[in-house]
Amino acid sequence: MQSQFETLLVELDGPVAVVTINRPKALNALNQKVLEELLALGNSLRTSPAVRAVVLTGAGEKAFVAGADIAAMAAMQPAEALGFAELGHRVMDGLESLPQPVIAAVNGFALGGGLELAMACDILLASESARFGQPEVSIGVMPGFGGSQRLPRRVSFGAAAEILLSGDSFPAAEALRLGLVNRVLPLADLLPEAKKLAHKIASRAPVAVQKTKQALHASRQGPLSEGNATERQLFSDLFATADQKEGMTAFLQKRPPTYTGQ
Ligand code: DAK
Repeated sequence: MQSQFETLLVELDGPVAVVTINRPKALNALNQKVLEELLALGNSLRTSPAVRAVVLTGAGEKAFVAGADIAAMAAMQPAEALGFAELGHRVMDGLESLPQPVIAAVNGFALGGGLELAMACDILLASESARFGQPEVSIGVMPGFGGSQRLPRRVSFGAAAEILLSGDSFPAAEALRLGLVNRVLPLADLLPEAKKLAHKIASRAPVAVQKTKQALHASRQGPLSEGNATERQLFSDLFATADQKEGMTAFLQKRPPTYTGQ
């Protein structure tokens, strides 16, 4: 797996990759370089079966990601803005469609592109100091990396409308109440807890985990009948894996399973 980047730190902890966006002086804002490196990292993770779960966080104690880089966007004309938005969408779609589950450890501000990035992850955990929002309308734009589409799929339509249209930010406790994050933790516990969850996921049958993620995301794409058809197919595919035989045999023999990812 590629692990040398200018704006990202990538640490391997056994089967778990911990990725840190590392521009703390700009509160980890997403410029062209960060987006290009996230895209490259996603492509690398996609072909790294030894990595079974990913944790994504921001450097420093203040921000996860404080948004797309306003300095980089300020002078853009429409064609350039479209290119920037397309790059952002490729990053978010790429992250969301990774075979491995991704946990966002939101350690501070997750605003604009930062919240969009967190919502492209499967599971969000937050520190007590985290703050969320889509403030784009307050600086003359709107979400450009999928926020107008992913937020109403994460929280109620009305809550999404208020967040997107008011531009107001809100604290971790409110994100928990809205169901946007699964847990709120003291900052010192956030990364250990995210890693613990990632290791638990990594200990499960890898192909079963991947196909479950695929089915989970299919639930947001089309009608129930299509999602159920996808589930049936993925479920039956698993019966061609050695890990299905191992998992069920181990259960019947009352011993822990040993998975190979085959
Ligand atoms: N971009 C660039 N730099 C940023 C930044 C950002 N989003 N957020 C913070 N910084 C920089 C600050 O400019 C400052 O830099 P220096 O002055 O030290 O050089 C440094 O980080 C520290 O920030 P502050 O001094 O402001 O720190 P405070 O604690 O006082 O305030 C804050 C923290 C997070 C409340 C504040 O920095 C803030 O309001 N930041 C902006 C948050 C925001 O509005 N984020 C959303 C950005 S808009 C699209 C594509 C994408 C998007 C839209 C359209 N198309 C192409 C169509 C997405 C848009 C967004 O994400």
